[in-house]
Amino acid sequence: MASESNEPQKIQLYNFWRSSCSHRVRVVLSLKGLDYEYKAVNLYTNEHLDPEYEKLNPVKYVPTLVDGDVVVADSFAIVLYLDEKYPQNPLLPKDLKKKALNIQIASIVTSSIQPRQNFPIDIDFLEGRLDSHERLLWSQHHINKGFTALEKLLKDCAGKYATGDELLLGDIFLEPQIHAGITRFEIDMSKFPTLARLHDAYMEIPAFQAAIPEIQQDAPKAS
Ligand SMILES: N[C@@H](CCC(=O)N[C@@H](CS)C(=O)NCC(=O)O)C(=O)O
Repeated sequence: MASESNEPQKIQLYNFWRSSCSHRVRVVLSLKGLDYEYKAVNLYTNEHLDPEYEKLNPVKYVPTLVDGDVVVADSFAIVLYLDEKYPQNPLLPKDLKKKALNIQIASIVTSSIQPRQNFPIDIDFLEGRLDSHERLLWSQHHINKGFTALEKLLKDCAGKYATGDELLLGDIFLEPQIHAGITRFEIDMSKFPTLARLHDAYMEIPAFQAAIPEIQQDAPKAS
């Protein structure tokens, strides 16, 4: 899967339209105005298990970012790498309290929500043990638990965005998870008014609009 070309290369993002981990990296690339080559890795046909892809991403997940000779194979690490290398529209505030809060939001999404509704859990492992309704309830349980925590955390400190009026790290992680909650897991967002309002605010921003899963080049075409 690695490119054969000797030309100086633009950033490459190995990703999958529907993956929320990929979605958050697409948002950052767009927010920072970085042009990139979209390298589709189809999770439904197990392209992420290809030995060539494994050379880039030893844990065989998407996304993976290739920037020159730098290969980063985890969305949180990619976001921090991009933020430091391309400092326009910085994602981490100087204020220590606000910075910690943004990292906490990102960590709740990446540790307490996304892995529990992730592809291998509901497709590979639970397939055949739980029916599709039970699998949906499993995912909803973990998303609702995480969203309840995030709603409490943000209801008194959110401004236009999660932690004030600037778009920051927490926003980057929130939006793909809310999007997945609404479009894939039938989450009732009326229970989470702050998160629902933030989702509407993100949808006004071109970088978030451009990163929406359903409009990516590898997404199924609407019939
Ligand atoms: N910690 C990793 C998690 C990546 C991850 O879970 N990716 C999912 C899609 S969102 C995946 O590749 N699933 C395929 C599999 O686990 O086989 C990251 O943030 O990049």
